[in-house]
Amino acid sequence: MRIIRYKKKEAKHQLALVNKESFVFDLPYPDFMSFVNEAEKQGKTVLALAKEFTANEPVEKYENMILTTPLDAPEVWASGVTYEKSRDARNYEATEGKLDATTFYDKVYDAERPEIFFKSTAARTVGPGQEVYLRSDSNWQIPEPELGLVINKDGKILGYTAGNDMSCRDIEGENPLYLPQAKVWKNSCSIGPAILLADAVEDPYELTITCRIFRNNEKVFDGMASVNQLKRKLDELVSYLVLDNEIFDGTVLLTGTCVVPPNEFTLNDGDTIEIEISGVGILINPVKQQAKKETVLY
Ligand code: DO4
Ligand code: MG
Repeated sequence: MRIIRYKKKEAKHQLALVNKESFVFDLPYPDFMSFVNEAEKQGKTVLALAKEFTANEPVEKYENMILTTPLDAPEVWASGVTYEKSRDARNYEATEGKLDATTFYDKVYDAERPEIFFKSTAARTVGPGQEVYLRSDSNWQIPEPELGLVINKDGKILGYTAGNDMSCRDIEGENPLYLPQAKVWKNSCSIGPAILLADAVEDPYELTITCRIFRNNEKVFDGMASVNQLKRKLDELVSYLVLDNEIFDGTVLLTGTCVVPPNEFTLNDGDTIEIEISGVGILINPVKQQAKKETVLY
């Protein structure tokens, strides 16, 4: 069972659920967290409350909806170097390809404390169909397809979504202290298209993540991995995020990338990125290059 928001003429968006057969049922709550809170108030699981609405008349089929972000995540955080593939890619960009060097990426991959960084706010985060931007001062940019955990203020995992942690490999490779600039800019994060309810997932480590990139109607990249390749446990990542921190209901924690395009690949203006997570759906975003600018002294 998945939760979406779709565009509706008379309202900004409508919260709805999608059943296994792809039928969409409207939910009478303004947003995902209100729905979760209502289930708690009624002493039911979110899934049990969701099921009650499938007795209603469906409004549409999922394929026909124009979707928005499934929620306004107040903050998006991200985990790094949680898959071998990510560690190897970072080592490549940090050492100009000297793969025998041992770096801080090797250290963090094996360390007890995971890498967790601040990725985005609701205003910087886009949803299905919206443009993700390319920075004007980077020549090596890639999407990072990641499993996103939707959590409440206590760190409880409420659901799963797909996320794109857009990244500048040249900026991060130049100096790891540039990480916030390599990761955070306008439209550098995308989430959606749906929230797969945690109650409806038996084993999240069985979820698969696929990324496809299209250029001039041709597929130029296609890669796939499984969450069971994750070095850490999902709960472990959440516990480090919430430790001595203030987290807000509906925060999204991205869990790291495990699909990386070849080292010579960079995104171009006009590309289309598809990120598919089994059970969640396909998050599709066109890519838009930001015009070159001079740095301005204020
Ligand atoms: O260490 C930098 C970021 C790594 C990251 O974003 C990832 O592994 O997904
Ligand atoms: Mg990432």
